[in-house]
Amino acid sequence: MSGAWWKERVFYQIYPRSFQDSNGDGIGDINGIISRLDYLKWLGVGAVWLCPIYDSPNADMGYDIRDYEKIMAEFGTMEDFDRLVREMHRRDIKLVMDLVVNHSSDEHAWFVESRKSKDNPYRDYYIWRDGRGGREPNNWSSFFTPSAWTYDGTTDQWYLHLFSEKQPDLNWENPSVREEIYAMINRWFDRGVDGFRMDVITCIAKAPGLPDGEGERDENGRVFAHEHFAFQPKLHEYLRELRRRCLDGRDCMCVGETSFVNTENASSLVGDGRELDMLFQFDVVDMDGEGTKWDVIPFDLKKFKRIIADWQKAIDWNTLFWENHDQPRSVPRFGCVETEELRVRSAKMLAAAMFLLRGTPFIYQGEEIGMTNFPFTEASQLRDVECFNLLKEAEKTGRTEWAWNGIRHKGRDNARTPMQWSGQENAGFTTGDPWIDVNPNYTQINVEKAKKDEDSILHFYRELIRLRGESDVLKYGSFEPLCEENEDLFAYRREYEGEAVVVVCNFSGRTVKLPEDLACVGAGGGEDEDGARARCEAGKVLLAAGFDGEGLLPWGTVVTTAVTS
Ligand code: TEU
Ligand code: CA
Repeated sequence: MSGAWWKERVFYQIYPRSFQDSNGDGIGDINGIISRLDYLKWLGVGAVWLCPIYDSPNADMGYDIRDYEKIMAEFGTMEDFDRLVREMHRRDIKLVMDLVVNHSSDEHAWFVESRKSKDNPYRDYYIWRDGRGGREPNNWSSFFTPSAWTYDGTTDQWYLHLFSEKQPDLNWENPSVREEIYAMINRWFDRGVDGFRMDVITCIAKAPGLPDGEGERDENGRVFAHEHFAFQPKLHEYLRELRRRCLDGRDCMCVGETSFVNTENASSLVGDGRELDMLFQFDVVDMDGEGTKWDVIPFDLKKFKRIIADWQKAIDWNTLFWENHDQPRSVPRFGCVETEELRVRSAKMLAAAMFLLRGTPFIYQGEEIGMTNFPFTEASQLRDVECFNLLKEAEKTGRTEWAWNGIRHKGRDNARTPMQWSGQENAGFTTGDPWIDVNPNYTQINVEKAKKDEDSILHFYRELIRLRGESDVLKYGSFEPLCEENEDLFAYRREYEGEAVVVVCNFSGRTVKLPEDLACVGAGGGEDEDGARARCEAGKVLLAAGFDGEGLLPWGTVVTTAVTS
């Protein structure tokens, strides 16, 4: 069996600013990425998702694009980019770029024109409205700011921004906007890129008339009105048009960052080849927040099992991830960092738990060495607009302690600290002053050290990627949840054309004996006894951490072959 390349390969997400600096200015760059391609190849990576590298004033670290067809000067030049494409393709690594077209930067030439006058040809590239009695045109709040509107005195109107005020939303209703975007996408394809990750793509269409939100109001009467800006009917029209105009006829892949997707509406986007190839859902990573992401609640294994089983059933092909540039690190979050031994073991367990499910794995830089959150203590260590705005608002209401707790657990800068390559100064990331502090644990946690240790998280990842690459059952097998009622274990079985594999993961700090229905696991030949045991034959261990033949040590995992049902 050989499916589409984006099903066969394991992805690696690069946050360019923090991956590798090549010229000592403290900022990661394209030449730095090129210098690390051999490492990615060694790891077994088959495709890269590259976070935005376009010209940007960095109000939101590249997610505010000033020029879609210029490379951010700090990252290099278009020649460097062309070389990156060549060097990746020479190593058979695909390149997927970030596509941020829900909004642009307010410094984009289109917006600079747009705000000049009501009759400017670019006026309708953005969403401008009259105020209501000196206030905003409607009651929407934004992801990053209290209000989704900013007033502009030049024309006495307001513009819409679902993110910061430096990220005005593009008006997809306007056919000229769509034409410009399609042409831009096609030019990137012609330069050699293999696909796109589409930023907040589910929000590009807004409800006609921009009605007030009816949900829960904040102190100022504002509402996070996603019922009016996510999953609008026009979304499907735009995505289909985009596919016809840019993707059809190309051997490419597009994955949507599909905010507000759920198991019911997911199949309206993927599966029939008319809109997206894959989607990112956030049910797993949103699990430990109640109401807002900042109100942290403990991990609930049963809920996690339900979410995974529901998604594996809901669509044919999932994306599999624990981390990205918007999430904190996964080991302190879903695993255990109480001791070094447990950090290592739980990181391996998390890898097995997620990346052997049915779908395409996405590894975020540093996850493969088990990088952890940063011990933030003061605002000067932060770089993220989301954190700054959170602190600003929290100070007004005396909730500073609460905000800091949220930032330490969930702040996006946790995952944006420099990649830890070695125990040398600045973790081998830069010879200069890094743009954001290096995590002080880099002498302990780094690639160089992990490479030398066969038992490291890094070697486990490499082995896991190799195994998946060679195995049809791990790629294309069906998914069946096991031990659904068990309080400590997450387990599942994959099966495909006469082959089966069982994955068992201990999500607890206890040693857990394998229950009856998993007695075959690791039995290595297995007795053919009654009942459930008879179902399990080989029991050959393919991958393990903290498995003693009968049970799993705290945070341990084991992957074995099994007989088919
Ligand atoms: O994120 C969009 C998104 O849905 C955010 O709410 C995300 O959940 C947020 O980071 C939570 O804290 C995308 C990008 O991935 C993000 O980096 C950008 O800041 C955002 O779009 C605006 O472009
Ligand atoms: Ca640099």
